[in-house]
Amino acid sequence: MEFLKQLGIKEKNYGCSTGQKWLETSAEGELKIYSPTNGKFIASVYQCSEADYEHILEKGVDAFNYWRTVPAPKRGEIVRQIGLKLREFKRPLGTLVSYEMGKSLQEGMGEVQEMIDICDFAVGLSRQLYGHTMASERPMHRMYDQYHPLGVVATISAFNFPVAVWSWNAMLATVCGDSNLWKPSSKVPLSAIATQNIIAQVVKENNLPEGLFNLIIGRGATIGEKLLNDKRIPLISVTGSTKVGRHAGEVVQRRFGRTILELGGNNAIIMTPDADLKMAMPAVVFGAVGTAGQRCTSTRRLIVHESIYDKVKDSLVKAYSGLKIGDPLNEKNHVGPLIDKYAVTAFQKALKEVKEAGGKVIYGGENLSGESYGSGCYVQPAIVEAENNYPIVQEETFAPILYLIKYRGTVTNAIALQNGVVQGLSSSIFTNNMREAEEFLSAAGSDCGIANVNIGTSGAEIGGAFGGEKETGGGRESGSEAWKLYMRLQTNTINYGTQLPLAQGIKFDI
Ligand code: UN1
Repeated sequence: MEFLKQLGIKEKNYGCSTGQKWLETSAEGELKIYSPTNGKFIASVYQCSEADYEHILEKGVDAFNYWRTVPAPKRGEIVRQIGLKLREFKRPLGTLVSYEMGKSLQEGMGEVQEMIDICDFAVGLSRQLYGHTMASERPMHRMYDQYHPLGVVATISAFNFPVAVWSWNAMLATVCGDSNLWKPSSKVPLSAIATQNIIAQVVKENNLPEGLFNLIIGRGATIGEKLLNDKRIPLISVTGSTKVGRHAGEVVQRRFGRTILELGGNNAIIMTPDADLKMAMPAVVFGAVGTAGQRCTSTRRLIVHESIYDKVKDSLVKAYSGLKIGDPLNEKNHVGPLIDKYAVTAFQKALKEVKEAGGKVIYGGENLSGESYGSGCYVQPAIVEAENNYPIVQEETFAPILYLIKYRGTVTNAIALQNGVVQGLSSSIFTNNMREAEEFLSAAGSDCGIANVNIGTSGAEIGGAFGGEKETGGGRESGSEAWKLYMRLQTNTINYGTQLPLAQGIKFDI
């Protein structure tokens, strides 16, 4: 396959790199990677050893000690060059993301576009790492604060966004003066290796030291645990399930390290009687079936007013019956496969549980097999009439299941349903009624990190901070002021006078 060659992916690959060198360990076993699109073998990866981890960390610390002394705009220049390289490799990398993860080619390319966008954002930011100047209460004193680089920043990324989420963290961390350690999901390591090869070109062309961009592909139980417990890593950004994030948060907090947690979502769209249905329908369908329902921001619940419920239900079923499911590299298809057979089992288990609770599957829900699907993990996206309080509706099932929930009365009731789950990532309302929209966005409205009006729950832009509340973990990545999390804040007070007045007017004469 041409794109694999372009990206430097061989039949057997090493899984551990300092950005300059691959560590040639082969004793820890191979990960064999098969495409979820057709079940075919793509390539394999040797996992790294604990000794490799030690080596990488030492390089990471050394690189940080150098990198923090480089002026931030110069650091931005490196990120600018990374953005240019990613533009060059957008097509092959987007294709690999699609082939290895199973999302549509459009979405694979979109993911690389997000990487390019965050590079541009970070370049601008490299000249804007602003602190404040404060008025001191003491005469002839100056007080200000400044942001300093933090250290080695680790990013643990999930299978559903094999490359973009890493870049949201790493490109900010890089302009902030940190060195990077990336542990990608072992389900999609090839996209990470390809990205590492792209970055390595910039490292080489600029004669950068080893250890600025480290990649480590290894077992969670050994390498992952070492990383969480490692005092040399002041910040770990984790994307994954609430279960994974809770463990990571506890372990890292015990050593007073910091985490950015981007965990499960249970995102809802509210449709009020004033919704523009022509706009709302594509947003719902894209949100629910895009990436085969495997985005953190996927639409899982649709909360519809009883007066338009039947109409919405009918047009949803109609829209779903027009969906083309199949090879995501074929741009005619809307929905690709699930990541693996375990995801198919989880999809079926959720459908069984919702039926037992009293839910009604009104469309889809079958596993798809047959010649055109090969041994890929394809399913028919499902629409299920359900109640918000069913235990399974309260959970995040990483699959294309859309729960259709009826609300009565005012939008206040719909907002209560929308907030009535343990997760708090993304939310949206479709309405042309200004009062409803403003109530949804108010302090008493949506309790999520992302709240949209007349836009679906997925497809956030990098310029905004990304993350959510409650069991979504509270972390923020990407745009707005998220960069501050990758630096340490220091308050400085300077006395340029000849007296030593104490704050709060305290007298201490000796
Ligand atoms: C994720 O699913 O982890 O809003 C991230 C979106 C994307 C990011 C999703 N920009 O759908």
